Amino acid sequence: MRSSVFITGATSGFGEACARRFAAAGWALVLTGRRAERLQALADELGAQTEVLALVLDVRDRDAMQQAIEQLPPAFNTLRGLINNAGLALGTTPAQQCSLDDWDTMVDTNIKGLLYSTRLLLPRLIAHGAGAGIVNLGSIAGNWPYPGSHVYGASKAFVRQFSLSLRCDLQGTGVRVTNLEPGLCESEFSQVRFAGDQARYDALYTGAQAIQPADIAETIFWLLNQPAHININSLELMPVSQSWSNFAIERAQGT
Ligand code: NDP
Ligand code: 8X3
Repeated sequence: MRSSVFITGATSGFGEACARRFAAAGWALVLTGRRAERLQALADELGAQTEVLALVLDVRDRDAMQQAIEQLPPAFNTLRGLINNAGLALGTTPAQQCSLDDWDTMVDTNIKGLLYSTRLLLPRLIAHGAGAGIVNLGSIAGNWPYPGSHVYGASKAFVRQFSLSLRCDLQGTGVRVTNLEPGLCESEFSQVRFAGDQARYDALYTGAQAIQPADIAETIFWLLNQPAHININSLELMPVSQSWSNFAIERAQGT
């Protein structure tokens, strides 16, 4: 039987690249996202290579997630992989100027959406047993604060701690969990974060040689193909062009 993987947020960026990488290796795919046309186009394209099920889903919609997952066809009764990828950042303005709606959206997507897919799919991963694995998309923002990271960074810190905690409960099931923590990557992520401001997007990426979605897909493919007795707990990666900076110090005027 084919190995199968469930990917949230497969309509662009890392999720789409993962769909292509795993399809090329013959894995059966469940692809999800909100943008129906993109999702269907990808499913039609990859359907020539492998079994693909496209589910138009908003990860924040708990009832819809539950219904869709309960109705998965028998080919997905066991799952070898879950890639909890759907997520977003909104804005970089200081916390004191942010919209509570944006904060709600990040919490509902990055935290609650990830919890729904994890809890609802765990029985199918456990039914697969040894060799199964979850890859959660954390971020360097969950490890290192920077101005404007507030709720986005905090949501990814939640994902990191949840990933590590899950390992304790899954001990004995064979199911692995990895928190993947990328730094600067080039995708629609920053178009979403900057609300389509192309000048800000260009300023961030020009000359930076950012990590590309295909690089992340290759890393995730490697993670989910480790020998069954190995768990990579967390993996942080950055482009070579990115590193840490000094601490900010506010100085009193006139001293
Ligand atoms: P993209 O914006 O390219 O992709 C995000 C994906 O998430 C899209 O497929 C989008 O699909 C989906 N998505 C967003 N909200 C929802 C929702 N409510 N329900 C279902 N799907 C949703 O970004 P990336 O590929 O770069 O990001 C993927 C993940 O990686 C995110 O969790 C992000 O936080 C994380 N990450 C990104 C980094 C970067 O620099 N790019 C670095 C570190 C981590 P649709 O809009 O169709 O629903
Ligand atoms: C995205 C990476 O550095 O923009 O998670 O927060 S960063």
